[in-house]
Amino acid sequence: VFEPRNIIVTGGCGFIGSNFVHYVVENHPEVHVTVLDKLTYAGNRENIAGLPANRVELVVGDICDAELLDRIVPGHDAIVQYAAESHNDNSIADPEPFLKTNVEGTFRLLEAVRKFGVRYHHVSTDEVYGDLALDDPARFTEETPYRPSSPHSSTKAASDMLVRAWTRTYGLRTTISTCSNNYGPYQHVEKFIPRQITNVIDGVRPKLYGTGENVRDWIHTEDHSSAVWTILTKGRIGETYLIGADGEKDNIAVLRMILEMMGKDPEDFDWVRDRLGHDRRYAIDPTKLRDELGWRPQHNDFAEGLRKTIEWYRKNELWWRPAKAATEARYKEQGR
Ligand code: NAD
Ligand code: TDX
Repeated sequence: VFEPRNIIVTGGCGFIGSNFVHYVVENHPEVHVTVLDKLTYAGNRENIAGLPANRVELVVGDICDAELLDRIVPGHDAIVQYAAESHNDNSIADPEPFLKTNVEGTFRLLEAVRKFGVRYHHVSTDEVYGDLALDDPARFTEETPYRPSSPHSSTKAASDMLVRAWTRTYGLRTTISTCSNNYGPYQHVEKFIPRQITNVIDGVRPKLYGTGENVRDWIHTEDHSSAVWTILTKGRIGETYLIGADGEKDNIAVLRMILEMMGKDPEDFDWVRDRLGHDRRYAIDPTKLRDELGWRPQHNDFAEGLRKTIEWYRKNELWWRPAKAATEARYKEQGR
């Protein structure tokens, strides 16, 4: 078992990274966290506000900045890499920042890991495997070939390949996790679930892409955090672990649940232009993580988790309001 004391969490002011920071502070009192985050449109210091100053330090900076990494990496025993451009629709409109942060940024981190000999965990996504047909009973496993379809997922796949090559060539101590779609508090209003919840709050009809039959495999972000901690501390070096919680749902079903839970007619939404190259279905087989490392998800009732997430957006309008108008203006340009 690896027992880190000082870790760097890149992208720790984003949705999933900040949840991981909270998770570590609450569950592992011996660990100090340095958050390295560029605070892009998706990063928000509020996400880690109120955590004890002696446990969490924020460094505002770019993972592409090699000199900065040379300064801050020494003295840490692990890097957990969440920093990324994360939204598919943005990558279709303007791919360049995805190449920079996801590919070059990972390269810079790997070079720092090589130089200073620290443990590295790379947070990736099930999208690297491409998509499955709606009627295909198969799920993704660690053996599924990489077949990304969007600019976003191709840069995530490229970053995973760099991690594997650096691990084999230079003997780095790394692990990779590929997780399914996360939901929960602090998710940016550009993403499907928060966008629709906040539209309903604003009296705007939710927007469903294409036929709405696309399937996503939902996991609560706290379960993602416990899985990453498990892999960081107990995972076998050089391995990839899939993270999922048996949460497959099609988009239209999720949207109708949101509408009903918010007291609206479940048909009260707009059908909008489909996403280019829209992946049909993602589905994770988490057997390896469960059997080898004994990890189990705690949030097994999606309806309950969704209800609490709706409650959170209702109570935290001050948090999401500043991003809402600009996000919807971007969607409007895309006809969505
Ligand atoms: P997010 O967009 O909410 O947060 C990304 C964070 O990274 C932000 O705080 C941003 O400021 C920071 N960042 C961006 N570029 C940076 C740079 N160059 N240097 C330093 N910081 C930078 O994303 P998220 O949804 O929390 O996703 C986090 C990670 O988890 C990503 O790697 C993503 O691919 C992966 N992931 C996401 C999902 C999902 O459902 N959202 C599922 C599986 C895996
Ligand atoms: O308004 C919408 N209407 C709609 O029907 C939006 C924003 C999305 N959708 C659909 C597209 C997808 O089928 O909902 C589904 C989920 O969309 P997103 O929230 O954009 O997530 P997705 O594209 O599945 O990617 C997510 O999971 C994999 C994360 O954003 C990625 O970072 C992660 O890699």
